[in-house]
Amino acid sequence: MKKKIALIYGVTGQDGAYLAKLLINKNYIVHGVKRRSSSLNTSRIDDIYRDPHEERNFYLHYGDLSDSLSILKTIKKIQPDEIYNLGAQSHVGVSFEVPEYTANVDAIGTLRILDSIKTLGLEKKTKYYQAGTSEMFGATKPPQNEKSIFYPRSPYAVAKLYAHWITINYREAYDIFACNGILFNHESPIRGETFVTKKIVSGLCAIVKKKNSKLYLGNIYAKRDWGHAKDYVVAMWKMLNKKKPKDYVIATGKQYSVKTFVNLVAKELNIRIIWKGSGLNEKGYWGNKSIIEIDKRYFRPTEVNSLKGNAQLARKELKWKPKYNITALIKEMIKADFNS
Ligand code: NAP
Ligand code: G4F
Repeated sequence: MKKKIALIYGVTGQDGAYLAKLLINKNYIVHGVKRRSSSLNTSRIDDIYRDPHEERNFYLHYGDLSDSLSILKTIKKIQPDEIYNLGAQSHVGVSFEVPEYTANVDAIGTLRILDSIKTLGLEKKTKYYQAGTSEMFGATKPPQNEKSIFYPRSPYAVAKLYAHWITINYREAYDIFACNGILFNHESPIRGETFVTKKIVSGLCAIVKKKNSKLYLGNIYAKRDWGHAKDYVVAMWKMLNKKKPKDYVIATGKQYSVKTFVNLVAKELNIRIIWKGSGLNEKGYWGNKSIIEIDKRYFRPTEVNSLKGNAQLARKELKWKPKYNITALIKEMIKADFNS
């Protein structure tokens, strides 16, 4: 049987790496787009990369979501059955610093891929997955599902909302099999270092190993619905392998504050944190040492305070449910970090 061909934008990122491995295990030929950078950015996928002289099922191409020509040429050359657009400037805090770049890549980058599918006449062949986000719900009260109102609270979320609606528009206007996955936060040992879960795990492991003495955080009262990336890439694949394209919320349905996440990590590391003070003066103590402090540089101009997803539709129609709970996620992240 002819192998399916997938093209992944954002293959060097957390989700891209898990998805590439999932699809290779499902006997796909996987192509990924990586950005040119002055230092190597392929550490998450080095284990599946093979020498070009050997028989391969994984290929890398240079490209960028801000570059229409490269997108058109790559899709024309590969003629993929499935495209997963996971590429993005994905940091909410950073999007306030680089709003125009974030819009160009996260919003218009999506349009560039969708319009390439149309321009190349691949509407009937190529299915499209868009990496949507719970950030689009922003200020809307939890639990959030596919019918909840969007109220984005950052340049990142606004850009992703454009991507969401342009995906729906190309589905309706040109009959492209295009789906939005509205994914709540998902983490893993290969999560980027500046996202809060990874920062907390790495920070506390370094303190326990006496390699560092303090961890600085921002708003520890924000609440998130945290799952494991390995579970969430399965949902992406399931969406593109249904009979009809549809948009789905993917979430665990459980919510914790950043402060609770700190306490859970501390518990796994066998340390007890006592919190004292309030506001910017709140501190976390281990014995008599203050090891966690609040730094206002990590606060955002507009915050998303509370996210908790309702993934009933995905449970029913995709038969998807997460295997990891928060404790299993934290244990795996600590194990990888502590031994690194
Ligand atoms: P990530 O680790 O930050 O990966 C982002 C990927 O996009 C990386 O491969 C990055 O390349 C690439 N990229 C950045 N700018 C690009 C550009 N201009 N052109 C082409 N590629 C570019 O993010 P992730 O956590 O895997 O998330 C995957 C997708 O899901 C993102 O779109 C994110 O916004 C979305 N999402 C994530 C979550 C979550 O909790 N993880 C939840 C909802 C939605 P480099 O490696 O070179 O930087
Ligand atoms: O880990 P975060 O940076 O993730 P955030 O902003 O929720 O965004 C992530 O999840 C989205 C899905 O909902 C994705 F679309 C997006 O691409 C990304 O993957 O921050 C989580 C919370 C925020 O409320 C933040 O203000 O933690 C708070 N926080 C507190 N101290 C911190 C810190 N966040 C970071 N990054 N660093 C801190 O020191």
